[in-house]
Amino acid sequence: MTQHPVLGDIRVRGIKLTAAPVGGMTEAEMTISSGNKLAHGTVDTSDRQDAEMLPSAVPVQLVDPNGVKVPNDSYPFPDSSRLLGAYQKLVIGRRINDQANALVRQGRMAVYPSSHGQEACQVAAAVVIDRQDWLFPTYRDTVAVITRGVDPLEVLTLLRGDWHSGYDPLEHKVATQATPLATQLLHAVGVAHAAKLKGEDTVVLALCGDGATSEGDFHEA
Ligand SMILES: Cc1ncc(C[n+]2csc(CCOP(=O)(O)OP(=O)(O)O)c2C)c(N)n1
Repeated sequence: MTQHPVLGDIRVRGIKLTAAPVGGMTEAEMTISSGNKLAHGTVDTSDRQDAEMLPSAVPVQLVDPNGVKVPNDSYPFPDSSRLLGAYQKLVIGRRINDQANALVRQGRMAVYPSSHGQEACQVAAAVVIDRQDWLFPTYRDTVAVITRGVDPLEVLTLLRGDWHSGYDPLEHKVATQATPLATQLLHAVGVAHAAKLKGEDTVVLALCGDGATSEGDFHEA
């Protein structure tokens, strides 16, 4: 298999993913470092009208593990001010995670599902959507909710068990953080469908963990 000129080989925990372009297709092959082939397949997107909406068959990489920029024609590199703004939000997110953990240990909050170490997913989810768009977060997505502009004090109220939701979902276009796995995905589809019927230019972004993808609600949504 010819290596993809941009993506080349990607190695995650001993699993090597080789990607190669074949006409309008992307060929992906997964091998473990011992050389055993795990899977080999071709993803043909050439006859799909919604091809541009489909996720890439291989992970998108804009920065390599050494911090070097990886050029990608489909994803222009964000400008410096946008990157700096996102980095600032990452630092704030890490601080909020650490503080909330401390509040739990002090007995001031019942629980805090932290996103420590994965704050980038949180910040990215919140900054890619616009004001008219909706966010449907889980219990673990506090940093995304705060990055969206909701007051941290209001957000953490939920985890003190004080209110249904400490903030007004309609004001911020952020649904209440969902604890039952994957239920928020159905609500998100409902809001997206309503926006479509009303002709509104609205994106609805729903978050969930990998475990939640085993729930019926995930597949129904
Ligand atoms: C419907 C439902 N079943 C079980 C649980 C209990 N539960 C809470 S968190 C969790 C694991 C979820 O894993 P994942 O979706 O990967 O998200 P993560 O917490 O790792 O971010 C489970 C089973 C729940 N909250 N809701």
